[in-house]
Amino acid sequence: MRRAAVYRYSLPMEAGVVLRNQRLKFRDGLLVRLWQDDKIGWGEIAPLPGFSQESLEQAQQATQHALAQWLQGASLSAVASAFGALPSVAFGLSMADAELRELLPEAASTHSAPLCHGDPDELYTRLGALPADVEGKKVAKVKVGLYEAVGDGLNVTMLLEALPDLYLRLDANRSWTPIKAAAFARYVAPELRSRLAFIEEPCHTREQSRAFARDTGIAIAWDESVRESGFEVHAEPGLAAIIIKPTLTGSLTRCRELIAQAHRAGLQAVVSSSIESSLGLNQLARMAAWLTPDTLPGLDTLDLMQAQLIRHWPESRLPLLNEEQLESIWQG
Ligand code: OSB
Ligand code: MG
Repeated sequence: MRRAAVYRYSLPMEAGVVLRNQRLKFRDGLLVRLWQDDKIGWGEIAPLPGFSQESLEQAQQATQHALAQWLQGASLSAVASAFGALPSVAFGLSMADAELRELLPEAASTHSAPLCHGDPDELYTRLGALPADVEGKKVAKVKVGLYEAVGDGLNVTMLLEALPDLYLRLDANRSWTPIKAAAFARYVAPELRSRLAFIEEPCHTREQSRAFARDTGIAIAWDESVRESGFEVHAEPGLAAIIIKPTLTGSLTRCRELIAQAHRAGLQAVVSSSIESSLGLNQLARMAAWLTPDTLPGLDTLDLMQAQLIRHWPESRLPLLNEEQLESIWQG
């Protein structure tokens, strides 16, 4: 016996969350719940405004269509994989299917690289208390490229000098010209640069980012590039990692393929959030524990929201909403 339900959620965000120049006041998305015999599977489908090509309405239509096929006996992973143009739908359906078929192990990597922001004193305390990995390293993430490149360089230098076991991932989201990227690097002494695990997409173009890595010795990672058509995973000089944001990328099968390609090329694959609810984040943490056990995922986005959904995130004190508090929009 198969049964399915779709819920719609709208979670209030913290006041200052700005994505690609637009303020995100609510995080809107869908949750899918599947029943088959005595098994249950949940999935989250939440296109991210400013990043996803598909709208929530398109995602909803496609989800209902796919679930109707599943109720008729179709295989959900096959249906999900066909949604190449709607990655959020492909991802959410494939995760619900993976839970239902008990493919997704329960163990979760809920330690992720914390995003550094806010009051410096508080930040130092938080980073000081961060657990170190087996090699004694602490890993955190800093967004750069929002203000002056020189200020970013000084800030990064200050953090690295204050905490000798700290390694940083930086993320510039393609915001620098080669001149600004060079200005940043000038303020990070060469002996500190090996503690920059990588910087995601420093420059406007991939070619400029490659030149930056070559000229500065600072490793880079591809994030936006991974989702561009024609992208192929290859080892390149100076390239340390690829970032995988499943909601923006596609089905579990597609994500596994990319992770396997990265590992074969000797690159890290970093499972990362697209600002999913605590339900989606828990699934990403399980995916990371399973598929990228040696790499901390980038999942420190729950505190951008004012509530959790269905499943608790460890140590979060945000109120938890359950399915009775969600709007059920479809059942079959
Ligand atoms: O800038 O990489 C980004 C989340 C949603 C959209 C864009 C980005 C992010 C993150 C996720 O940074 C957190 C992380 O990668 O650690
Ligand atoms: Mg990024």
